[in-house]
Amino acid sequence: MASVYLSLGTNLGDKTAHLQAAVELIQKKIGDVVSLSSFIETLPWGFVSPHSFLNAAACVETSLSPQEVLFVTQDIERELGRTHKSVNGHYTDRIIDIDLLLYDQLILHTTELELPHPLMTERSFVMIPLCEIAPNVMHPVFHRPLKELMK
Ligand code: PH2
Ligand code: MG
Ligand code: MG
Repeated sequence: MASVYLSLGTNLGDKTAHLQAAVELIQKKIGDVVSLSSFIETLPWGFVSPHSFLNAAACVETSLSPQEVLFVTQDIERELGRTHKSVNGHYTDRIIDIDLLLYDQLILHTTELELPHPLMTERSFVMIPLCEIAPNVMHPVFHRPLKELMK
């Protein structure tokens, strides 16, 4: 079993319902959701939009590989109605986005997936909910607990 930390975000429609639906599907298809942060309202980061976000972080115990987790999260995004992905950092409004942040202490660089998530420590919309559930988890690259990496 591995512990995988996920970031969840939505800025369209009934945001609370989208996050709840995503958590239910994660529990069904990826594994036990052993911790879930509160849902926090955040301003769009990296793009301009009138729609604020609701963000959360979750820890899931899974027997899936990182690639399988990625595949299933993309499947869940489609199931919840996400139609297109951000390309080259050009972000757009979305019904749901599920990103892999950490998979145990694994460091991985492939074209589909980078672990830990390369931008996670730059983003307070990721770090605030993540530190709520995992303040003492070590960052596998920076070798410091997450609570010390909040900007
Ligand atoms: N996700 C992004 C880009 N910008 N801003 C906020 N506040 N929340 C997000 O989840 C978010 C973002 C890329 O996926
Ligand atoms: Mg994202
Ligand atoms: Mg994403």
